[in-house]
Amino acid sequence: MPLTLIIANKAYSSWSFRPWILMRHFGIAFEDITLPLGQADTTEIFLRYSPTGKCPVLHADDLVIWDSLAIIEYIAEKFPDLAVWPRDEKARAEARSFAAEMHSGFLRTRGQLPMNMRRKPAAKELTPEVVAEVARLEEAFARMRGRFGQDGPFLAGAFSAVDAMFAPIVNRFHIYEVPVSAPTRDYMEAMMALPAWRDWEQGAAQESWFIEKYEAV
Ligand SMILES: N[C@@H](CCC(=O)N[C@@H](CS)C(=O)NCC(=O)O)C(=O)O
Repeated sequence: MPLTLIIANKAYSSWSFRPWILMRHFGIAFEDITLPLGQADTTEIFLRYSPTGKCPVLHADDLVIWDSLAIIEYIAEKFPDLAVWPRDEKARAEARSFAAEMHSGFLRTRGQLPMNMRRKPAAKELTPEVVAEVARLEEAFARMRGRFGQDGPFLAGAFSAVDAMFAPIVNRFHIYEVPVSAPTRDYMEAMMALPAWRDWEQGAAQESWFIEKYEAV
């Protein structure tokens, strides 16, 4: 079945990055269409593809799946031979908990440290709210790595959906030079070395849209 993933700018769209890196990492064939954020007709164009007017949205024949996490769950169901979620029941349950926590939380970090795949790393002063969220993120990473990460450098060992959900956080920690522990840095390096990460980054570098509100941070 042909799959088309409609995404917003690779440079800025953290929600688009999540299913894209997952699908690319697992070698799932799909076409992608990039729609630019921040244009006068952005909402009108997004609404042609997605009922919420937001990206990412996956089209699979006549099926429309909007929202990053719903897309990831669809891929996990559609490709049961791939360990999209960890195979181990406990790892899977915690991975889903952290993925859900990411999906609904870390609002200060998301708002104050926007993802930007083209930004050169430079330190930014963090508010106390962001510092608290960073501590929680590092706690989550350490817990997953400590309990389930023995067989590889990712949160549950091998790369899985939970890593895809945190990929934009890795970019934020990197580009804003957020002070992190050595194990968190090791995790970040493993993520940023993924061929799928590099492909996305290259795509972002080739984009010509520059949107002030993301670049001015
Ligand atoms: N909860 C949604 C959030 C999707 C979302 O907010 N996408 C942004 C791009 S990262 C968007 O499409 N914004 C449209 C706009 O700003 O006009 C998900 O997980 O997919």
